[in-house]
Amino acid sequence: MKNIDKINSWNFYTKRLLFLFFLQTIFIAPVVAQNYDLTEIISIENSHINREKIKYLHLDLLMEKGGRIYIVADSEVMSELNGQSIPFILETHDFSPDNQLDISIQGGANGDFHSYVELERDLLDLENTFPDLAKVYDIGDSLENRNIYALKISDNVLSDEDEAETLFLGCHHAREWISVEVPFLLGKYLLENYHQDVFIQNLVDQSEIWIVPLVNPDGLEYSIHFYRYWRKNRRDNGDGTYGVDLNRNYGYQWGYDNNGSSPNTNSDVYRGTAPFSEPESLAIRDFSAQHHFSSLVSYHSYSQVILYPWGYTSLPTDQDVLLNVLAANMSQRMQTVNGRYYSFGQGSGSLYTTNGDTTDWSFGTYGIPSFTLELPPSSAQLGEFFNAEGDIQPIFQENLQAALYLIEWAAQNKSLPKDSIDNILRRHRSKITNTLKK
Ligand code: 0X9
Ligand code: CA
Ligand code: ZN
Repeated sequence: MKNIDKINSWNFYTKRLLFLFFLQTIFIAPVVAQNYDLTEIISIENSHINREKIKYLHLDLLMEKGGRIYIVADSEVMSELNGQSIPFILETHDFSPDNQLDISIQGGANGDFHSYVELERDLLDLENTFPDLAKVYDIGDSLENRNIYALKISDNVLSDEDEAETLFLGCHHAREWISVEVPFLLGKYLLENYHQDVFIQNLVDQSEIWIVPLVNPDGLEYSIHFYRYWRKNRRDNGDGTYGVDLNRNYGYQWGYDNNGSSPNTNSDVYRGTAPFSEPESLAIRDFSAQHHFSSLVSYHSYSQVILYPWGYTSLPTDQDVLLNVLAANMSQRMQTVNGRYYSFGQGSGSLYTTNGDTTDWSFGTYGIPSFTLELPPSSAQLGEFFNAEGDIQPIFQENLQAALYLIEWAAQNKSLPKDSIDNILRRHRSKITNTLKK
């Protein structure tokens, strides 16, 4: 009985898939010859049993709405769901590019969020306005030949001084638009407040702050102009599929297992053919090799959490206490701004395992505190990758506190002899204990 159901449902969905493919061939293919048909949006019933079943499937969850869970799925995921006897419905028609183009035309494709060209313009503006403090570097080209920009902020910005260097990265994932805004606004804030605020001036004078707000420019453009939910870069995988997940392409424990990343080209967490096979992650690797970063933050969305290595294993790093204390202090400071709480913890425990991500690589290679900062919202119901334009500033303001804290930590840490790191830790620990006692 069950098997018959399975076969029937499979035929049903295969037919619907073919029908959709047919529609897309007619309406979409002439406009944009892309592989839109390979990823579908499906929904399953939001039941306890389904939630339990899908826990281990590593699905790309979009949102929960009207008693259903929406998922970005390719045929592989659909057969997995069939294998688990989870019925699903195709929902792609509700998210059709036609609808999205309408929305784009009404609201301006990306509203207050930066496109590649808008970001380029605004970065060069900052450099022109603050020539003593800001310099824009082109650290590599994307697959489609866009520039990957790094903004350096420091006193004597043109010379490489022996100062603590902190790196902030944005937008490995195309659809996470807010992750461009937070690092960009951080740079803007530091520059605009340098002459007004002694604390900022001291911080900038002692540091070299590097900001790469847009690691995946090709993906972002694709997300703005064609498919809002695009995640990966725009690699032509040569088999009709596109995209490598840049946050699975870094070279530390790359491809450790098939849970933390996928060997399948059509997967949203496809790791690529080799570590650093993609020019975008390669640019970050080579850029990092030319500097001595003391810490790194990579902005993502959504979940409202601060994650630290390891991602590839549930074992803790040998710096677990330090990473935990730094994350706790960042979270505490962030909460004072708008009352929003960012939870924190080891990556593999808080979300799911990942291998080949940026922070495992930067920590594994350089031993530096490295954080994945998943920006708001905290859950799919609150808007997943869609942040209100009015929320850009509040999200930035709370993240500013975390960023300043980390820049300060790096500067202090640099000016102190190595063994006094234990003293810093002791101080932080007593601070936390004090707060809890209140
Ligand atoms: O999966 C990712 O790359 C990150 N989450 S996202 O929703 N922005 O795609 C998380 C990476 C952090 N590492 C671990 N969770 N292990
Ligand atoms: Ca300097
Ligand atoms: Zn992400």
